[in-house]
Amino acid sequence: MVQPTSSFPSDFLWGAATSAYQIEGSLDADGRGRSVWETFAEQPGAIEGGGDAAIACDSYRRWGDDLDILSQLGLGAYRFSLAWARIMPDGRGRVNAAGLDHYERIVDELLARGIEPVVTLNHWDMPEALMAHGGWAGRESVDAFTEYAVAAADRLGDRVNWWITQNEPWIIQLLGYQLGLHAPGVRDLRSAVAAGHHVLLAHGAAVDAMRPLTRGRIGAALNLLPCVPASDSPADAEAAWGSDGYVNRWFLDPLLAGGYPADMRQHWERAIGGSLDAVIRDGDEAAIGGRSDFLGVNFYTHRVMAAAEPGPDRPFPWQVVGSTGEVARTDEGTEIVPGAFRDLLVRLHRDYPGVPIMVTENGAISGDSPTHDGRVHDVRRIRYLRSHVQAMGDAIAAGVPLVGYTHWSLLDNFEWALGYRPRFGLVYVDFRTGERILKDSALHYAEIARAGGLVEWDATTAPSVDSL
Ligand code: PNW
Repeated sequence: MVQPTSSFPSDFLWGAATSAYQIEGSLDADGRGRSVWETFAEQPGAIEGGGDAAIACDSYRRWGDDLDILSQLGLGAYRFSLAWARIMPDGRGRVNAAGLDHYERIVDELLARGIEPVVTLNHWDMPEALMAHGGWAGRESVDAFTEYAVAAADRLGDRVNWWITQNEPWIIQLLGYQLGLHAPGVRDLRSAVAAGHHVLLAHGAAVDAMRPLTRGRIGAALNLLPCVPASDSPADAEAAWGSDGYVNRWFLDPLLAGGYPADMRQHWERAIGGSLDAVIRDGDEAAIGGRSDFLGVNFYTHRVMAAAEPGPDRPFPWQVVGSTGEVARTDEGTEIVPGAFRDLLVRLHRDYPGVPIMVTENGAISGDSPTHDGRVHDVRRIRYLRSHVQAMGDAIAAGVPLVGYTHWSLLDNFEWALGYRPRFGLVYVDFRTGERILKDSALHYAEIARAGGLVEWDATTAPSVDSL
């Protein structure tokens, strides 16, 4: 009998996560405005399989079913996002009360069931109207986001205890504005670094504006990727540190340590061939830092890095090479590195002491579909989940102030540019009928949540719905 996870505090939040665009559908309902993702998804080839989010999990209508599942699993937290364009259909100005009504119903129903809402404001579905000013690449985005954050906190601030302003600034910057693989499909380095900065600046401005409206804790969620050198050469060590600056420190340092890291700022200025002074203005760093009540960490894997010559498609002197040795991988080839997860949490506590951490995403694709018995035996997801719960227990034992875990994802959903093929859910969704089926991982996670830590598991015995 393994007992290392008795380290989880009794008030630890065990939950699951989703985001509005990935599950809701009903894109025209109740006065919702258009978001950048509809426009992006219409570009030929933008979405694998050519799908769109018009229906997705149909959660805008079936949200009660989703909450029933959370209750059935006995989870204590639900991380979901508000669709910005449902609340601010024109980007600025007019607030659509019907959009807020919808989320107010969800929040009230969660609270009635004893489930903590963890509310994300920007999970990438910016109103299309804001593209008139360049979207996140334009500084106007900061005021637009603040208006939206105020509208949300004005309605829900008295009830929501956990707020996440921004989800994954680096992915917005990289996939949305540098590589053009996500909405709004921009491919421009200068726009990318500006977008990332405005996302952070909007976090700071929103926190200040929301404070009088809520006693809830406000943070941002970063996707953090430990960067490991491919060899023990000094050049690869430097590449890994550089990459760490690009992915992790560029966001962690301004949020939690007072300003952008100088080494990475140099890399950026070299890459864009000029100064960032016009983008990162005097006073901006002071307006971002020192305001977050907690840090949201989205963790999936690490990056193995080697030194490389910059070139037309490589703005920085490093490249991702992947592990050469024996490493466990998900069905999609993602390296499974729970030890790196534990080390990352310990590092965050060391480098940014005193900041409570919530693991706001963590999960894996596992090629799961129902078998003849109507069940989904996603053993590999269970293994992934267990090893990462173990890592969190170890981090807590090492003193890391972890407050919760919301597994990505509650439901199979619209996985952005990858469409509906990758299934991240604890719950299987039949996208033709909307039917939901609890996977074995959901049942096992329910046991972990109930016990407050790892419980014994026999890979040869499927958990049973009757155990709930
Ligand atoms: C995160 N990448 O996205 C998001 O927050 C979720 O909406 C998403 O469904 C989840 O992770 C699973 O992918 C990412 O290409 C999307 O490195 C792409 C990347 C990373 C994170």
